[in-house]
Amino acid sequence: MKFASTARAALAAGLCFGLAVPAFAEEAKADYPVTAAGAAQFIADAEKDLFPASVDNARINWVNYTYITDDTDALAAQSNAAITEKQVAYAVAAAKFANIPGLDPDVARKLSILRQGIVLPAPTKPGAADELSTISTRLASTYGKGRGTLDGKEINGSDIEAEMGNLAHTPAEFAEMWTSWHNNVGAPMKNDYVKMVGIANQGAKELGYADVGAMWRSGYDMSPEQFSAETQRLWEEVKPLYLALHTYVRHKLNEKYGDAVQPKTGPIRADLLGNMWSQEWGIIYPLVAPAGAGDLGYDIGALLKAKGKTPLDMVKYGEGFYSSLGFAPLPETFWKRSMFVKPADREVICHASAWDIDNKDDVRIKMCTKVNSEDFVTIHHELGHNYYQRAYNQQPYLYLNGANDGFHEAIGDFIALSITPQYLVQIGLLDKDKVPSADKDIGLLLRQAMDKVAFLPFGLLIDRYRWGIFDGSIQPADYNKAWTKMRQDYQGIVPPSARPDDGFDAGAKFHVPGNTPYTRYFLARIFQFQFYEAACKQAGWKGPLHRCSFYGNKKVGENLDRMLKMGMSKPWPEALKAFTGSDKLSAKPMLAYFAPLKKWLDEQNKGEKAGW
Ligand code: X8Z
Ligand code: ZN
Repeated sequence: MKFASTARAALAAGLCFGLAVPAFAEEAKADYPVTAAGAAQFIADAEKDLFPASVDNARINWVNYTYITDDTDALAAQSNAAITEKQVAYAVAAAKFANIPGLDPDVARKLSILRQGIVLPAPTKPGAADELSTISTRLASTYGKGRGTLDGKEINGSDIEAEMGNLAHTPAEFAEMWTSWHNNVGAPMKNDYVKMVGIANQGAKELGYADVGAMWRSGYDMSPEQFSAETQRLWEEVKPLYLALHTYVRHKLNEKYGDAVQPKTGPIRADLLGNMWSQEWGIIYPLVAPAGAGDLGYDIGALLKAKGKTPLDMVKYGEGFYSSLGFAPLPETFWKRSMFVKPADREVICHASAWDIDNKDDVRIKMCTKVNSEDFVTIHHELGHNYYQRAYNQQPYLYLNGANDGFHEAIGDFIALSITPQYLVQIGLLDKDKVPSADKDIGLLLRQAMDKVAFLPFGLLIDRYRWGIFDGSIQPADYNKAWTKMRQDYQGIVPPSARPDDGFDAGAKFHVPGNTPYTRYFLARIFQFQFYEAACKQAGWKGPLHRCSFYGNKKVGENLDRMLKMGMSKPWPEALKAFTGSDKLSAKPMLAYFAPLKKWLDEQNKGEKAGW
């Protein structure tokens, strides 16, 4: 669901648009001469048709995501089916123009965007788009309404997420929350998911792709094979850092919980890492903090709470950062129409997202914000989407998107890397004399690594798992076994309870029922350090990289704006080059950022057997 995480609805996400228009996609069916001029006219008409369709669709989905009822599910399903049919009709037609000589380069680029940009393509068979969107809407809403238990009492999704990071709980309570959430939320989705895969795969085949996974891998200005190889190359580069962190954290958890709960060797128990999916571990930093260098003297959540700050204040801080770079303030409508906290009286999808309703200025975020450090960072992440959307709003419809989806996910995170202790002083959250001294650098880096480095294998495995489902190498009977195995192989974690073979634990992670491709987040973890290193250089920063904040630097803001404005109009390496000077994806800046920590971890881990 596009609008969700990245840019505009229609293409990026796979959902989208408007109440079934009887003449729908007439333009796609119209006869255009198969010439360069015919292709140009076809694209112009498609953009004119899809633009308003995407606006209606985004509005309908916004209402559904912020007020889940059977009625809004039905309206969203209807709207999503209509726009999917439209998109598929255009994608089929686009294929006809693919190899015409003399195509204008923008027309050629837009044809390929039309062809590959559907997240869940429906087959053209009558009724297929309806069935697919009914299932996918139901999956997302099922997630939104999900409940687990704590001490036998029902608890909603956003609260259970927070409780997984509450270190006052016992291992038995963590296990109860983890197990109930996976059992209650994931398992009931399995039949729908299997059906959905079958339908969407037929749609992908009609469009000339081997399966949906191949379509997802084709959106990166390179072949799907090259893309898989590129992610593997990056993973190999960062894996030693992950292994070092895993070994160290396992040791600390063993010290805290003892052999019976967390053995000294082998995988880590998934529910002990402070996060329902073990994807980011920063919340358990107090358990792993190094003696002496570990007490940072502050926690952003505690600072916010001590000053009585609200979720709205947190968003204002986020806006303040972007304003300091020279970006215009968020529009009045953002403040009026966003959802900042969980409404008490209705079901919503709490998983944070950023929306661009009108492809112009009606940007919004939707979060069930808690006053803690995690959500402080997430606000900067979501606002990154909104500022990106607004920056490229002058582009033609088919370029209203990030250079690739990893860029969209990286912008806000890159900004948030600038939330240094010194920055917290500048905005009045931290007292000047509380800035951790240089001997706390390892602690600061470890705190960051617990989020940034811990995430890497998770960021990769979600889609590798789904690629396997879409290409048939993972069959429905093996959904759960394959998931548990990949979680162990990549992350080195094990569930706290025996998993049923007929369960569907992957469904307990939002992006699976939400059908949001996930490799974007893996890429973003890497990109954001490239952006950050470049920005710090532009700002003339001299000290250790992780202490750099480019808050208030208008030059960085201008350079960033130049890249954001490009939207999807150019292959992503050009956008990367516009800001960093390099057109290659590289893990080097991330490795450089964490180099002192890696050295320190290797010393701590001496004598330990790394891996599982
Ligand atoms: O889904 C998100 C954002 C919305 S695009 C909150 N993220 C991934 C996740 O939560 O799983 C950000 C980090 C990874
Ligand atoms: Zn995002």
